[in-house]
Amino acid sequence: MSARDRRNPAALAQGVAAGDRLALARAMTLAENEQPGAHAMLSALFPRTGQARIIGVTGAPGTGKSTLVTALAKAYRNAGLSVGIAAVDPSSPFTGGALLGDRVRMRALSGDDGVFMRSMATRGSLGGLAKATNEIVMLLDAAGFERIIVETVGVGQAEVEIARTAHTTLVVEAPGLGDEVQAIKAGILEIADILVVNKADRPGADRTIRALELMLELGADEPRYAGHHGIIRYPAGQESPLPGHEWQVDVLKTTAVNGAGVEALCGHIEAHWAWLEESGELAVRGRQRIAYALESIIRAELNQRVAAAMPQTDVDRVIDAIYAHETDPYQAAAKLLSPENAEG
Ligand SMILES: Nc1nc2c(ncn2[C@@H]2O[C@H](COP(=O)(O)OP(=O)(O)O)[C@@H](O)[C@H]2O)c(=O)[nH]1
Ligand SMILES: [Mg+2]
Repeated sequence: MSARDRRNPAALAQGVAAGDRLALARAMTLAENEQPGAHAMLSALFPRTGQARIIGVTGAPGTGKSTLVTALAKAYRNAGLSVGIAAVDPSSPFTGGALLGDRVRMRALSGDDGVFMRSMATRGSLGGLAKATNEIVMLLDAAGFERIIVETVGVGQAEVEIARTAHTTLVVEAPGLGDEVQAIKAGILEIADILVVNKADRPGADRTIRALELMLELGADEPRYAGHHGIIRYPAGQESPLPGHEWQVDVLKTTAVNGAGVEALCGHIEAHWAWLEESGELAVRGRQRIAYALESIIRAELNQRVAAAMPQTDVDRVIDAIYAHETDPYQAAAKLLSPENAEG
């Protein structure tokens, strides 16, 4: 593929389908930056998607997620499976430190055509991040990667939502980070299909495991997946697995730095996939993922339309008027959004 073709969305889609790594990287940039042609390219590739199994990995910073993702990827490679990795990194634009760290670690996998790794900075709106992540996953899927791992730092609702759009969600904990269990604070425990206590080589690992197991026992009767609160509703009766087919969340321990426990974790992820298929949950989550993706596309489009319909000078003028109590925010918002305003 020529350099010129890599700037042409239709040629890029073909390159991605043909397994051209440079085309894939370029396609990701096109999607991330919402450049013209990005949506047409993704549309062209959509028929190729839906093959990959998606694994979300989330948890507090420093629990060892990136190290674990690297170890998981190696285990998948040993099993002959290709792996795509999308790392959502909310590192501050001032340091970029974590991003660099991830790149260094992931270098262990470089030079292997069966692995493709993409780091994304979180910038702009959180909704935009969800859309971009979904598109990176779509591109990896269309390029034929069999397992796709999405690492997000479990610090905010958006990151949690992104991890939750995976088929299987791992929540990673580690001993010795000050608190017994960091995920409680962030409220991410309830999205876990599998809980992982990493850094099992560290003192206090068993205490962290016991704390998590206790919490699972206490929370056993509470409904999980309380539903989606976005603008798109799921069909009734599609929000929980078939009765008698509930998944049992277990706590597994790993030492990502030397790979201990990682094979067992892979086995558990495969078992979760088998459960997804037999319980009917695979279709439920598939629809949830589509609903989430559709919503992120619609929101991004609406944001653009609103921005286009509302020149900043108009907004500034309206803010002045509200500040001077010449009008109120409700009337002003209605006026800004009115079709006459969009035309004029
Ligand atoms: N002792 C020990 N350190 C680990 C383990 N896994 C990761 N680390 C270290 O923990 C630090 C944070 O790891 P990283 O993967 O960047 O965590 P992340 O922020 O959750 O992605 C690094 O210094 C890793 O080398 C482990 O199993 N044992
Ligand atoms: Mg990381």
